[in-house]
Amino acid sequence: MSKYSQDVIAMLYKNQSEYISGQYIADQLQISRAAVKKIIDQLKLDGFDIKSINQKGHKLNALPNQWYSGIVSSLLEEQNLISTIKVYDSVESTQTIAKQTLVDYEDSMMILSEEQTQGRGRFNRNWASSKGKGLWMSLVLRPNVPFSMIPKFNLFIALGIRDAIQAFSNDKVAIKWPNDIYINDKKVCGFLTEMVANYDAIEAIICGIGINVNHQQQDFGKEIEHRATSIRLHSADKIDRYRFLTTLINEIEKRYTQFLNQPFSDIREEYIEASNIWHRKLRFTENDSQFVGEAIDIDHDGFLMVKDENDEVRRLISADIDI
Ligand code: BTX
Repeated sequence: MSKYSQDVIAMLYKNQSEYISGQYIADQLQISRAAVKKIIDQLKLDGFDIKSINQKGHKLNALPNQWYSGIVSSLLEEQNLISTIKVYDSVESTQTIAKQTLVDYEDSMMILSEEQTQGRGRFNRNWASSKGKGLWMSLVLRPNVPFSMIPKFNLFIALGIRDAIQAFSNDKVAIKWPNDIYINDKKVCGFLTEMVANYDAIEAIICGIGINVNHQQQDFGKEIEHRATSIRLHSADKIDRYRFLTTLINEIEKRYTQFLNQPFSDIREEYIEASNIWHRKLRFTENDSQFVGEAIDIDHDGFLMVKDENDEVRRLISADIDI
């Protein structure tokens, strides 16, 4: 799709409550009215529900269910977290694209894709990323911090993602330390943080975030249908993914600024309150060893304190928890 088409979509999306004239669009983009008409005719053929009235102009009734870079860029104009935005129809994994692309840009970046054919979770597990339903993205950020700060980054970002999902869910959204977000004991989001580093300094953090947005229960495959949920399943209506993305980036930006300037202890209480792992028997996998225990606290450095079945207290920086 041409840059002008993306710009026209963005203008129609921003002015959704009113008609905007072909002349106005032409003036803004410095192209002819005939060119605007051609673009709008093509958009209609592509499935956009655009109403055009003589003397009044054009109005967008509904978007096809798809990410458009023009809209994403214009919605994110106000934020300072990301400078380069790349939108794809289909990729193997946005993490892979982010790693391949980050050398070409010195600044921060967002890779967003409609679907992933080989989305992956931690330890190379599969991440189901069906077309048009979710939000599959990788953020490349460049904080000037040592790599020992990565676990702290995860803790702050988890709260940002939780807050964004909570803004669209009627049910309580909780963090499952350290990498998942849950609603009613089902996973709605998984995220992972990788990095490119040299010596002691981080060159880039690559944070991959997968959120089930508009899935119905039957959209999940057999192996995850009992463990996965979506925001849609906890809200009255279909979620406008653009509104959700805007909220998500704003919340992440807020938490990223906190991460750069504040210690974990400042958000510790909030994090504990947002977590769903307390007062229950859990199975932990740390490296290759497994044990059963109860999470009792998160300390001021963000380590999880777990009392195992021998009443010994273990201090974990990362682990897999079965709920
Ligand atoms: P994780 O290893 O904690 O979670 C993976 C596990 O979660 C799988 O083994 C499966 O049981 C379950 N699962 C797989 N897909 C889904 C899903 N859609 N909803 C709920 N549960 C699921 C968590 O890893 C980190 C996931 C990051 C995904 C993002 S998407 C954008 C970026 N690109 C990419 O390839 N990965 C990241």
